[in-house]
Parts: sequence; structure tokens; C-alpha cells
Amino acid sequence: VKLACEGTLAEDAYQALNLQTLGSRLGALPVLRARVGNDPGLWQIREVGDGNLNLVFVVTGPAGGVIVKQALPYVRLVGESWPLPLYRAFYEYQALTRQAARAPGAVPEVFWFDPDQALIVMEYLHPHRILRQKLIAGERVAGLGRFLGRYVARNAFLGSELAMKSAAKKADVALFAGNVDIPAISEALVFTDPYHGARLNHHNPALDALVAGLRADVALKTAVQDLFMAFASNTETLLHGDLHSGSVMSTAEDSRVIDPEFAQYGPMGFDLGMLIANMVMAFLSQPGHRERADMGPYQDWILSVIIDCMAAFRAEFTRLWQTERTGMLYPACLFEEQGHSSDPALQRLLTRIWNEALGFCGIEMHRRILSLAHNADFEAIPDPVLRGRLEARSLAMGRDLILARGAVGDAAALCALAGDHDEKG
Ligand code: SR1
Ligand code: MG
Repeated sequence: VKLACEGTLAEDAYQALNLQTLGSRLGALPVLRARVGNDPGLWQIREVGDGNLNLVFVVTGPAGGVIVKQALPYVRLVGESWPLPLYRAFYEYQALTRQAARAPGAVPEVFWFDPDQALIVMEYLHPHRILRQKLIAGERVAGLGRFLGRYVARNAFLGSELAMKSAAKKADVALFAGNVDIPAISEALVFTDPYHGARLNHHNPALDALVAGLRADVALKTAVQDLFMAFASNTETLLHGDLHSGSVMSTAEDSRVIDPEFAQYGPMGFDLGMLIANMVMAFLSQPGHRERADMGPYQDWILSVIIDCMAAFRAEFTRLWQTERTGMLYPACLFEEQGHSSDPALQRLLTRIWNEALGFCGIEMHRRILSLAHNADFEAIPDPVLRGRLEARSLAMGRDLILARGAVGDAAALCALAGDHDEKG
């Protein structure tokens, strides 16, 4: 499966690229020659992967730049003791092409895919930076909430049988069902490990008593498993699957979503919940990153992103419901064509998505503190005492969301709850 360009690498067997070999191995590829420059000797190559799994190279030269992303045969964060199949790059490529069609302009353009080398050449987003870094630095991004809400709504709706023909959607569910090992990471790290003493877990010792309480909380663990069952069994749409603030790149006014290698079919509320959780954790962690005088306005801006995101999600989902409901679900023949409004059905569906999103949000707020993969929002706070206090707030709010999310009616109520859990609140 190679895209609209000629050429191949000299060898078929997989080899991980490095700074020394990239130029000679990819130097003949027309896509790089056209977009970077004809002479690999003039290319500047940097490895910038700060995620947990892959190699990511920025390759620039006289003609411009590209990103070369290559999967490693193991989890980078852990090492070779945790093997991970290279075929995941195929699913990332498949997800990127679907998302580009469903939310035009929202993801980097893909120029080349090589399944043997598990390698994707894509658009170099510049001067974009990882959103999480911007949130830690206190930088604003215009239009962020609207962009994210629209991206999630379009992918949720257009990847489901609300819009897709059932045969095409079932074939795609079957295709993505081949991506076994990546969902297994979320199944363990998100839904299981935070709630028992799993081998790779780690947490701030200041949280020991709280953590013991959460792990002994049967009602909490049961509610998490209910949501896990929805995640594992409900194939209603194609998810990004890992939509945190490290999967968004932004300038002051432009954003893109990257890294859909965790793409799988799942419940519509999952991406929304992960995204909101990461914004809430950015909000709660602010006392670790700036002085009180600067903090209030910036925290208000973070909450406004959540409000804008949910407003845009609802508006775009509603617009698509009214104009692109071409699948087998909630068909016009049962509603509009009989003179019945489908709006109550839409509102009921949006309420269910919101409720599930809040539950997934609470779980993400736990797992980033309790299991293997933590986030820099908390980890970059040098004072372990302050960090522990803020992490404890995320654990408490996460528990509220998992167990009492029915009381959180909308984004404003969620933001009020975040305010209640805030250090200064
Ligand atoms: C072992 S991978 C750990 C985490 O990194 C990814 O970004 C996902 O969030 C995953 O859970
Ligand atoms: Mg990632």
C-alpha cells in the first residue's frame, strides 16, 4: 500500500532508521527529494519523538520539510522487553486517511506509507508545537475548542452507521479488528492497571493512602469495568483512540490532530472523554506551573476550551444528523418521513455520549497518575508535595465523574466541578 508517488527503499526487511542511515536509505525516494531536496547531503535530520512508542524524524532541506515516523518493534517507553507489532503503522495510516476525509484539514497530510518499514512520511507541521507543552507554558490557542469539538463530532458521526452504509462499516470494523496489540495497551493501562498493583505502575508515594482507597473501592471498580465493557464491545465508530493533549499540535491559531495509531472501533464518548480529561488535568495542574496572579485567567481560558469544544461537538453532530444521516440508524423513514421529529432521539443519543464521555474522562484522570504512562502536566512539577496535592485532586474528581457523572449535566457543570476541585477552590 503505497501512496501516489514512485520509489521504494533499497531493502524490504525492516530496519529502524537512525540519524546516520536516514539520508542514505530514504535519499532516493521521490517524495523526499521533491519535498526536502534532491541532495540528501543537504538534509538536516532531527529525531524528535517524545511519545511512548515510535521514532519521529524531522527532515528539512532546501525544498522544505517532512516528518518521517517509524514504528519500533517494541514499546519505546519500556524497551525491548515489551514487543509491539510493526503492523500498527498500517492502522495509523488507515486512520489518518479516514480522518483526512471526514475532517478535512484536521490531520497532517500523508505523503507516503511503507508497510515493510512501518514508516509514514507526512506533513511537517511547523511552527506547531505539542499542545500539552503549550498548556504547561501557559500559551493560548485561538479556536482550539471549536476545532477539537468539530474534529471529534465529524469522526464520530461519519465513522458510524449514522452515516456509513452498513456493509462498508462492518468491513472496516473487521479491518481494524486486526489491530490487537494496541488496544491491549489501553485495555491494561487505562482500564485495569490503575485499580490494582500492576507490575509497571508507579505513583507519587504521597498518594499511597488515597491509592489504596481507590483500589479497595468496589463500586468504583465496577463502574470502571462497566465503561471498559463499552470500550471493548461497542464498535459504534472509529476512534482516534489516544486523543490527549500530546496528540494535538498547535500554533497560536491553528491546530491539528496527530498520532491515531490507537485507532479502533469503540464508543463515541471515548475520544471526547480522553480529550476533556487532559484539559481538566491541564487546569488542575496549573498551580505547579505559574504564580497565582497569572493563573486565574489562564485556567478560565482552559475551561473555555472545554465549553467551546462541547458546544462545537453538539452543533456539528446536530448539523450532520440533520444533513448526512444516510446510514441505517435512526432513518428518516421512521421519523421525518412520518412527520415525527427525530430531535428527541438525537438529544437522547447526545446525553448518552456525554454520560459515557464523563466516565472515560474520570478514568483517564486516574490512569495518568496511577499506571505506567503519566503526563507531563503533573510529572513536570518539581515539588513532590505540591504535585501530590494536585494529583490527589485529579484522583478525587475522577472518582466523582466515574461514580456520579449523572449529576454533571453539561460542560458548564463539568467546569464548575473542576473549579470545586481546584487548589484555590
Ligand atoms: C505503552 S504506551 C503508553 C501510552 O502512550 C500512548 O500515548 C497511550 O496513551 C498509551 O496508553
Ligand atoms: Mg501517541
